[in-house]
Amino acid sequence: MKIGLVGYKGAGKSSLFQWLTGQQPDPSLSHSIQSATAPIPESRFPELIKIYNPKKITYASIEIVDTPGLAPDQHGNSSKLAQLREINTLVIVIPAFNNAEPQTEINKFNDDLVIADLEIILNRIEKIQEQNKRPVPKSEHEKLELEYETLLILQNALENNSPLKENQLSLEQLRLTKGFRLLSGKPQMLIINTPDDEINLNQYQKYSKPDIPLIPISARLELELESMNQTDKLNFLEEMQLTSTDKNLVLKTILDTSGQMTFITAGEKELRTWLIPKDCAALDAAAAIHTDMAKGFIRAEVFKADDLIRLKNERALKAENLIRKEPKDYIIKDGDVLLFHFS
Ligand SMILES: Nc1nc2c(ncn2[C@@H]2O[C@H](COP(=O)(O)OP(=O)(O)OP(=O)(O)O)[C@@H](O)[C@H]2O)c(=O)[nH]1
Ligand SMILES: [Mg+2]
Repeated sequence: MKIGLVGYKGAGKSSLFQWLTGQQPDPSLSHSIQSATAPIPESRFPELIKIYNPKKITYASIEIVDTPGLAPDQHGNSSKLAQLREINTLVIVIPAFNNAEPQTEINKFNDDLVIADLEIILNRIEKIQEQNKRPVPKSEHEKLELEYETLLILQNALENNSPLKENQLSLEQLRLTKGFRLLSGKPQMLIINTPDDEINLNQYQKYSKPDIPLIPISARLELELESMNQTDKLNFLEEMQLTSTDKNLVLKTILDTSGQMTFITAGEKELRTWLIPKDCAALDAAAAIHTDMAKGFIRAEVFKADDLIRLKNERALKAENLIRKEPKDYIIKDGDVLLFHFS
């Protein structure tokens, strides 16, 4: 599951990549995508560490990708856009420094995604029209007809800038659509890269939309703050009346946008989080640890980390009946601690 920092040249993608992953992208590879991982924060760990005193602590991590910046005039963009197709979630970096106007940049970038998608759709439509001029076997013909119909629906949605409703399509058509890896159909969030002397970060919330989370950050300021000790950092922020953006909140929002979440396993040996798709069942969570756990799944024992933190030990949880036995199809919730029984 790749999460890509995308946007125009100089928007601040590589600065954000460095802030989020702690890795500096290699400037000699700036024409291709570069990836690094970032551990997902778990706010309950400090308290859980006190309770279990574990030998080992492991955080699940996400793969973050720095991508080559697009040119505003679209010159030379096609190979860069092609590289974006393998990314699952778009974190769109929008500059608000050097007099850039965020709303204009947001609209323009989304238009560029739609134009790139339309090009693919129209190319494919043309190919099918060519193919249909020659005699084709009946089974082949039916397949092409279905694809053609799907392409026309997609073309219409893209040209009218109307988001595609999944119920417009049959399962087979949805499968075909996934195959096109349309950029405009990927989950999105926005990062507004603000001037580094911006006092009022809240003003940028006006660019958010219901399904598209938005976080304002000054990438350059955050990188500078990283090189300071805690006292200097706080003094500097107070003196300049600036606020720093919480990196944990950014990583959590990215995780959520990508449609994933974590669950916890806990013991004296290891305290650990695991990455799973949102709303997945206990059986899939077991498989995230080991396929054998899923194959021989008997049941899951589940409790809420927050209950344990409140009651201080597992014995007290048991006494209050807060450790539940759950079957394969139990849906994992945020903050669940799981123990799997398997044969
Ligand atoms: N004023 C200001 N400049 C910034 C900020 N963030 C980044 N920059 C500057 O913008 C320039 C580009 O930043 P990068 O992080 O390399 O941008 P990029 O999106 O990776 O650029 P490309 O890789 O060329 O697409 C650098 O000179 C940064 O110092 C910011 O918050 N404020
Ligand atoms: Mg860059």
